This record gives sequence, C-alpha cells and structure tokens, in this order.
Amino acid sequence: MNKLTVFAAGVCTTFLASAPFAFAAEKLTFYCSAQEEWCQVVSNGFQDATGIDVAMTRKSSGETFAQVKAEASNPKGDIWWGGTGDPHLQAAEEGLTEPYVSPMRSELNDWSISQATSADDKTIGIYSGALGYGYNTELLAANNLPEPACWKDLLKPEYKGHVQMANPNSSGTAYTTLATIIQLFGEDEGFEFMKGLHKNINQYTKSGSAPIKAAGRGENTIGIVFMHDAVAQAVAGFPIKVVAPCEGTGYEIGSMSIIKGARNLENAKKFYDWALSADAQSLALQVDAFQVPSNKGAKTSPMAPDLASIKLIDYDFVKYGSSDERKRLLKKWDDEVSVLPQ
Ligand code: S7P
Repeated sequence: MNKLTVFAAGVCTTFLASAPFAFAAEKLTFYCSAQEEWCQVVSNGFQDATGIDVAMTRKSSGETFAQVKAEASNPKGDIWWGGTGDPHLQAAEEGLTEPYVSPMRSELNDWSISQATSADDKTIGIYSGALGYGYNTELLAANNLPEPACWKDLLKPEYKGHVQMANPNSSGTAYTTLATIIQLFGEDEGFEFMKGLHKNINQYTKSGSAPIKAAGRGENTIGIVFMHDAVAQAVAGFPIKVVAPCEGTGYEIGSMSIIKGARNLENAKKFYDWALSADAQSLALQVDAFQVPSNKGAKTSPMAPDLASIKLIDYDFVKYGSSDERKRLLKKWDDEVSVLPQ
C-alpha cells in the first residue's frame, strides 16, 4: 500500500466513523388520526418549518389507540395528532401518554384547555366538530325515499340497506355516535336504537368518514359522520346534503397527545407547540378540512358548520372517554348489536 492509499483509507475510516453523528437527521414519528390529506399537509408543514424529518402513519382513532397500547413497552410513535378526544382521554388514563403544558395555551379556546385539564395535561384539544349525517340527494330521490331530518328517522324500514356508519371499535366517529345516542336517549333506549339502526346498515366501515365518501361516489345513500366530513363532500361537488339531527347531537374535541416513552421527546414537544399555533391550524383550509380550530386566531372556513347554530348536547367527555366506560360500551355493542342478523 503506498502512502496515498494509506492516507485515503484513513480519511475514509474517519469519515465513516463520524458520519452517523455529523449527519444524523432530526426525526419525529407521527401518528395521525384525522383525514389523510390533512395529515399529509400537517406533516409537510412541520417538516418545512423545522427541518425535522417526519414519518407519518394515518390510522383511525380507535386503531391508533390500540397501536399505542400494543407498543407501550417499546414505544415507536412520538406524537399522536387528531382523532376524536375519547380514545386520547382513555390513553391518558391508562398512562400511555405524557403530560405537557405548552406555552401556546393562552391562544386556545376554553374547550381545548378543559380537555387538557380533565386528563392531567396528557392531551389537549386541537379542533372541534359536530356529529350528524349526510345523504346523497340523487340516490334518495331515485329510491323515492323521504328526506331524513332526525336520528330516529334513520330507523324507518324504508331506509333498509341505505345507511352506513363505521365500526365503533376502530372509529372515533362511530364511538362518538354510540355515546351520543346513549346520552340523548338513555342507555336502554339508546341500545334499542342501535339495534334498530343495525337493521338498516349496509356496512360497518373501518374509517369514520368512509360512509359519506361512499355516498359522494353514489355507492351509499346515507352516511353517519361528523358534519364537517359531509360538508367536504358537498364542497367537492358531490350531491350531498348535510343534516344536524333534530333531537340534538354530540360533538368531538379532536385531540393531540405525546406518547409516553417517545424516543424523540423534544421534537414531539416542538410539534405540539407548532400544532397549536394559528398558522399550523390554518393549514386546514388548504385541504378543505372544516373542523373548528382550537387556536382563537386560526382561520375558519365560512363553509364550516356553525357549532353555535347546532343543537349540541352537553357531551360528557370525562365519562365517555374513561377507560372502563369505553371498554364496557364497545363490548356491549359487540355482544348485543353487531351479532344480530340484518
Ligand atoms: O375525517 C376527519 C375526522 O372526522 O376524522 C377523525 C376521526 O376520528 C378519524 O377517523 P375515525 O372516525 O375513522 O376514527 C375526526 O377526529 C375528524 O374530525
């Protein structure tokens, strides 16, 4: 080996040894439970703002909860953003998420902070939205069906095979539906309602927004979803009418939590602060996400459902987000509703 080769080999060895430290990119593993397009925009927005590499996975709320729980002894995710608040509250109670008090709190609406307060700061509200349903006006007319306006209308036999909702085990939207019906009508009557509704259901989907997307495509007539997801289909040009049920309805506080044992804890906190900012929350408008933002300065679309004009129940987030109650209700729905013939 000549002198040059020895020198080159030495440089190479030094370079290789130091490379992982010199070039190790900052990372964040991001579990997202809102709609795919919004997850993507948020992921890219944070990456652009900070230079931190983001690995994002989108799954429904109940599925993400199950994943965080399954990974608890060896956590892989850093931050869980989006999805209904109930499973975030359950994760907090089960010690799966990390407390954090963000300096951004003074910019937030009270409903966002109360979500944090009820969970010892292990979660926080990032958006809100009311539950309801939407229907395809052309399919309804083609099938000579009356226009539904109330929850109880969905039990009418003429809607058999025309209603779709998600499975409450995987979907936060569908769990919110179950909890809303129980809060509106009481547990006994509420479960009778779910059994009656079951007769009209053509499919329980995995994702909460799928039923209204199917209605938009003309593959389903009525989809039980958050109203903002139905508005998104109407804005996209599909013949969808949005319904705020006449009896009143429940709502979600879409939430965010840092995963306990996060490998990139500091980056998770950076994401958390950024995601509570008005600029980050205003990104929703780029993808027609019509939820109401928790930052008081964030922009809200004029097409977003006006929560003040909807008859909202006093949704009991503490009770329906508690671990025992959520497990009990899901088991009861599995045992008493999903098994029934249709
Ligand atoms: O599509 C947006 C949205 O309705 O989806 C979230 C939902 O929980 C995630 O989907 P799943 O119902 O399948 O869990 C809501 O938080 C959000 O508003």
